[in-house]
Amino acid sequence: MNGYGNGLLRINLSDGKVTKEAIFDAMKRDFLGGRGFAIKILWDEVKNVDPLSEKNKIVFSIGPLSGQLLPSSGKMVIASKSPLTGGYGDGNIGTMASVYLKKAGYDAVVVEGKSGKPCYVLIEDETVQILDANDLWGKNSFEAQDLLEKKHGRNSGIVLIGPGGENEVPIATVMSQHGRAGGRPGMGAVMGAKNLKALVIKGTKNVSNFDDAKLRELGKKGYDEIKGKESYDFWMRQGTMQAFEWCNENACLPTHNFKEGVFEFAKELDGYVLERLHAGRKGCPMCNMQCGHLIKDASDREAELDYENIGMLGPNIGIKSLIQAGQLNRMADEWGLDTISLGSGIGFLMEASEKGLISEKINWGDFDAAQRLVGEIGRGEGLGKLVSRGVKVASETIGQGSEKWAMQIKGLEISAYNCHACPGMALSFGTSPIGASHKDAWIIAWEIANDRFSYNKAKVEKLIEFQRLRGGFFESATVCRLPWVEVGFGLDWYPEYLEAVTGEKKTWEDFHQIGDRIYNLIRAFWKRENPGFGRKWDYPPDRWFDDAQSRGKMKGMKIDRRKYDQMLSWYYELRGWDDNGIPRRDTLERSGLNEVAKAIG
Ligand code: PTT
Ligand code: SF4
Repeated sequence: MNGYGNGLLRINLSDGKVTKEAIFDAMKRDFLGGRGFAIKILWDEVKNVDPLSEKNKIVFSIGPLSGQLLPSSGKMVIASKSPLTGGYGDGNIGTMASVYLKKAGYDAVVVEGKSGKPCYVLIEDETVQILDANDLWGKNSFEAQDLLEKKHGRNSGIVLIGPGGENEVPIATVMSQHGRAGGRPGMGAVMGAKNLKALVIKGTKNVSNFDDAKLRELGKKGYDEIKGKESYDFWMRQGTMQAFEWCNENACLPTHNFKEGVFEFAKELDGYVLERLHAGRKGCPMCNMQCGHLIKDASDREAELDYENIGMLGPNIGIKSLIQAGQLNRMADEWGLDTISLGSGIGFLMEASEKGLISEKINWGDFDAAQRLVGEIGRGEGLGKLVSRGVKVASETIGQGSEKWAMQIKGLEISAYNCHACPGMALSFGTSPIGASHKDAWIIAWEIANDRFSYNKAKVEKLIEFQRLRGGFFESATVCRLPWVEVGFGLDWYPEYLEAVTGEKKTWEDFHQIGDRIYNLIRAFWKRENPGFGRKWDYPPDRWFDDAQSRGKMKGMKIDRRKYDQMLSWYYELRGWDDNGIPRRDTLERSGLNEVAKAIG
């Protein structure tokens, strides 16, 4: 089919074998690309394995729109069985590796086995080499990126890990381009467990699109439309950091380990402070609304800020200065640790200290302690070791009721939105296919604008609509969703782009069917890999149900457990899953997943 590469590149690090395999059109039609390809491969090939063993596999996949000359297309999915959650894990990273993988002629790279010593993989069109990474091992993600660029030139796409991934810390993510990060559920640890420091990708081929001239014309119109949007200017000034002030105003800013939704020092950290400190902007390839805003941290190094990073490494741990939160953000990027899990882990330790559950004294806002903890977590040593496997494991270790405020779902730490007064967003976290991530359904903006306090079925329908678009379409076409979400770029462009790329005319109904198939298969994967998996895995921690917020305009608010339960039942019903949240046989069969139905009985 036009618009795709020639298939899949499989690299076995145990025996050095490299093979090229076709991806048949049926798979492209059923799963589109990106996340769709990843879950299909993992379902077929990764069964009941230890995520950090050589039997696990890691998939780097792109979609038909990735790397094309159209808005914000430089994205790549990185997926594996997660060492943090034990279920399906993925992330979406903006990287030149997406563009060059397309130019090298592949739709996905599957890395399996384990190298006997540190290595990295160099892909140059048809030629694939597994090379020694002894000089890179131990280097932080910035240093290693620089060394690899020096060796292989800047016309290469690089995804790599920092020391956190090398140390197989389950909250380690994959990095690229000095500050892009993807793969929250421990994808960096999976690379580290394979002794794989990096993939370096170079490609020189033209993509065989159905109608290149049309694509160029549509792409240009798309870029122009984005630039002409009313919200474009503000976006270019603040990027995702614009959410900071909004969250505080709406009492959903994670504060002191999600106890509260407002922070009295919010004005020291918001997007306007960023504007004052602004030191440059970066972003993903193919994007004309780049959102990687830079400031200089306390050591005069560049830190690339995003709302999630500052929410979790600022108010969530009581840090009152953007420069300090930026420094922690920079350290996380160097170590290759996920900022959300890191901020949640440090917040968990601060609360445990406050409650006297650990002997160490770490106060809210203690910047020195937070810096020390980043290193300890990255090494998996000292007190940091307790949270380096995530706050779920930490709470199981120290007990004493701490699971009630270990802010995670399915083992993945909750992103930076306090949901005491946002039941729809709580359900979005509860039903996200990778654990508590906001990526699949950021319903919170719609919820606050339209229908904040209700628990009705219409809200659940809206949630599924978001999941189909964000988690289904954008993850499998594999392009950035922010043009649509943040500046209102029209969704109607995407079927047109796909038609110009593949030559096939598709409707949104077709894409939603693909999205539902992907969701059903991911859910089946969780079930197969975790026999006890079911309904109770879809609930947020007790803190949101039992401990009301004590300040701000949402003072006294908490989620009604019985009504959450009802929304969850509607969610299952609408998805065609049983009361335990497992896809019903007829649902799987409707998705063409008959074999899957048999496998999960
Ligand atoms: C994403 C998660 C996010 S979501 C953020 S900020 W966000 C955090 N960023 C981190 C970081 O930075 N450094 C670090 N060490 N850890 C980090 N962890 C957190 O990871 C990101 C953008 C953003 S910024 C968002 S919302 C959108 N996410 C998209 C998505 O998921 N899919 C898609 N099709 N398009 C998206 N566009 C936007 O991309 P994960 P990136 Mg990301 C410094 O990776 O695992 O999905 O977690 O990749 O290139 O950095 O772009 O307010
Ligand atoms: Fe990357 Fe931001 Fe552009 Fe999306 S909007 S492609 S995340 S730079």
